[in-house]
Amino acid sequence: MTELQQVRYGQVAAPTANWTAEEVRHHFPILARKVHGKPLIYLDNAATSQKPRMVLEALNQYYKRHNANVHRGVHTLAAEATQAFEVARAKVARFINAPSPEQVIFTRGTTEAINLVAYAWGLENLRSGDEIVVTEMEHHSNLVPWHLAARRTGATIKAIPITIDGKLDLDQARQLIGPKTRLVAVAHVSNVLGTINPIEELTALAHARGALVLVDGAQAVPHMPVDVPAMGADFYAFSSHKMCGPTGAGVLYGRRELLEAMPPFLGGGEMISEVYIDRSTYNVLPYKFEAGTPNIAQAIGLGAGVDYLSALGMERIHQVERELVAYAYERMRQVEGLQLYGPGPSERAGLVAFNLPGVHPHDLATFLDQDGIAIRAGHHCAQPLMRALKVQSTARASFYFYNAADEVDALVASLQRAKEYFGHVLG
Ligand code: 7TS
Repeated sequence: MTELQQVRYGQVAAPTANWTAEEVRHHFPILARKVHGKPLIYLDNAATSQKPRMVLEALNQYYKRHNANVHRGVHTLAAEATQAFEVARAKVARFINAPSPEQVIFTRGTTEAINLVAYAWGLENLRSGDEIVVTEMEHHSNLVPWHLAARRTGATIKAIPITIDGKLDLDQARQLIGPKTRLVAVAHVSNVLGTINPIEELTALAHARGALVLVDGAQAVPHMPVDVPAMGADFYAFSSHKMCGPTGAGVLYGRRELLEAMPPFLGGGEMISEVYIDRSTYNVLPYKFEAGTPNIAQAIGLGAGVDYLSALGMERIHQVERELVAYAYERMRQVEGLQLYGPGPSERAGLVAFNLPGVHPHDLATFLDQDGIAIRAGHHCAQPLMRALKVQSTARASFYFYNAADEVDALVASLQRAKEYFGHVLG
């Protein structure tokens, strides 16, 4: 057994099966800090989550004890670093039920994972006249790569619209996904509306027409159990930093035959088999898509994040968040004049986008910050969705399993004070 196998990269005190936010929030050192003299209330988890001690310790231990480049050296440190990196990949594969770790490609994040598919699959397979079907609620990360691929190939882009209650219009989807469709690119969970999209229905629809489906899972994998093959996704992308892991790591899952057939995205060290002056052959999966020194520490940190989330249990995490968002939605609905976007609480993930008419969301976010409450304001990298909602921007409170009902109460109290401060007239 190598030293690395003996190292336990920090541990979670085994939580009770029905743990609460109060029981787990002390795993996150940052949640103990104050902002403007007030306890931090962190409600910007859709932008990035906080990191538990276990993940911080994994990064620390890796750099203190095992730091070396991977897949190259024969020395002990190189073997330990390689092993830790590949163990992390296997953990991620198990977490999303990928049939093999070879189908888990480490990227810098969701954005890079989608770009990988747009370039490596898109440029190779799209032709003039082909159609890419996206949705009106996509993050720019799942739009702009398709704009780039469409411009180069002559493919065109169509969008499934949203209904009045912020869900995908499936009647329209049935019309739009047709014989010319080569790819459907869809978010599993919207980062603004919180809508959980019916991926199984969409993959069935797309596959019946011979199209592939890429799912942007950035807002799903951190919050609910995700079984990628069961939902029929051909490609699935997500980011480490939204699921307790560090920034700089992310994942592209792909069906093996698709990945095997795709040319590399980036060229350089590690992704090759043989290199001559004028040509090269490529490495096997997943290395074909991992050119250069990867983000080793970050991938290991993601592995620790996966361990942490698995110890808590994704079913329980989902349940805790559903209860919290139902409470938040109900309390926010009672703030007179507050406009909420997206479906009702039983159909949404743990976030709520809102506007206080007459108050710019940035002013609202600045006001809340004075109370120690961190929310996001802006277009949330979803400008087409803002147009569909007929707004410039919104405020957004996004929760994670360590947020508790008293933090929702503080948010609502602060919103009430903001209404008074900005001279908002009740009724
Ligand atoms: N897709 C969705 C649905 C997202 O919410 C985000 C980030 C991304 C892709 C991009 O992820 P990255 O890790 O590659 O940057 N969303 C947000 C957000 O809602 N607020 O800040 C970042």
